[in-house]
Amino acid sequence: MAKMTTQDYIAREDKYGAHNYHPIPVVLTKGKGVYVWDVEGKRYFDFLSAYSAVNQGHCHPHIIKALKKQAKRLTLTSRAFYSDALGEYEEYITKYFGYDKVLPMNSGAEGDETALKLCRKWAYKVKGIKENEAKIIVCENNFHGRTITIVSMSTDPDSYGGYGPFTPGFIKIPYNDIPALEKALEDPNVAGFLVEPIQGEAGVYVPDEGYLKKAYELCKAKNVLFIADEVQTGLGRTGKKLCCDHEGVRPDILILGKALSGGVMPISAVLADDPIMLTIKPGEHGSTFGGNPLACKVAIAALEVIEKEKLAENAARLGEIFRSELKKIKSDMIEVVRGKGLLNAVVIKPKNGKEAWDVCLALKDNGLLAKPTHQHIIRFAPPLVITEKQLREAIEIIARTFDQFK
Ligand code: IF1
Repeated sequence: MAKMTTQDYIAREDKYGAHNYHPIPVVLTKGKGVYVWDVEGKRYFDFLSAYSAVNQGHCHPHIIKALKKQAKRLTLTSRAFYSDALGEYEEYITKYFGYDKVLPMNSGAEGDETALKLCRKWAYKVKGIKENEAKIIVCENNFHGRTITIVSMSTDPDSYGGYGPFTPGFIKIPYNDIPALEKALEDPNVAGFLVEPIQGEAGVYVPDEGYLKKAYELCKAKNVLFIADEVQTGLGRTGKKLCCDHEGVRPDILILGKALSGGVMPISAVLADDPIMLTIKPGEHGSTFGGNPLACKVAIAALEVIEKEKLAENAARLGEIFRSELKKIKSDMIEVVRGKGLLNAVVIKPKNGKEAWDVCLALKDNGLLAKPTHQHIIRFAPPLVITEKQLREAIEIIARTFDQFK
């Protein structure tokens, strides 16, 4: 049989897979650290990191070792029984982030759903809101996942269009708008405020300094839970362990996902203290795979790597270099460079019909993978294990690519 080409692989996915994505035309087969390789043997810098899921780099040896060891021993028990791995993980992650309890789930969307359910339960059992009347404030241009309830919170027609009827109980306010939050909080049925510390999908939209802190204080004053979706911003990505750490804010409910497994398997977690977490009783929430022994061991290893290799510190330092070097690139296609740590974006001004997509195709040809969001924004988010030397090589590729559009 003839060797399959890139086009063959793409055609096969196109024929047998749902068309719910529009990937950059590259077929990957291998990854290590900051690099991925395509089926033709070409190497690329990965500047998407699976949307910040591989903060620790591809196939990190410490995480893969933990995976292999546990895979041979016990992978899944369900929560019908105890396991020796679950308690070890629960103790590790709660001490790591300083919460009383954790509720383990799988995808980020499930983590968000769990947080919403917890918030509603707390509203009725603790806050004393009348049954079925609780409201949760969310922000315009949010991205929290793809379930029906989560797209009910969305203001992006691509996310919610054609999927109604929607889940009620959400108040949508503009992001980074304290007066709007103050006003929404006047409703006594408000139980929670769900927010991304930086809006990723919106285009790496960094709120004003002090926004999270002020929002947190306003929530406290109204006995409203401050719920942080750190699925994308957490675990070192923005230069701190959590993005909320930049402002000294400790969320009442913290949602983590993506890099909690280093990109090895879907693992998410919701953290909260007892008065919130213990409102959910046995049989009232869960999942078959959540907290499985394999995930527990992988998550411990993934968290160890973040701490041992000082990935947050590296992201903070290299993020400064990245943004300052990108701002030096002379191109009339670069409108804005923004971000925090190694979560960055460049806003592209289309030129001669060439858009962010075309820039990403050229970047790919030059050996660097990135993906546009919203037509005109390119996200740059390499694995946090990247070295300064590698980063400077990547910047060189990006500069050269923009030169080609002169
Ligand atoms: C896709 C974006 C990134 C998230 C936050 C929850 C979830 C996500 C803050 C859900 C997921 C993803 C999913 C991915 C694209 C992606 C994304 F462009 F849409 F915004 F990362 F930038 N909270 N984000 O960012 O987590 O259920 O997927 O595990 O293709 O949908 P999930």
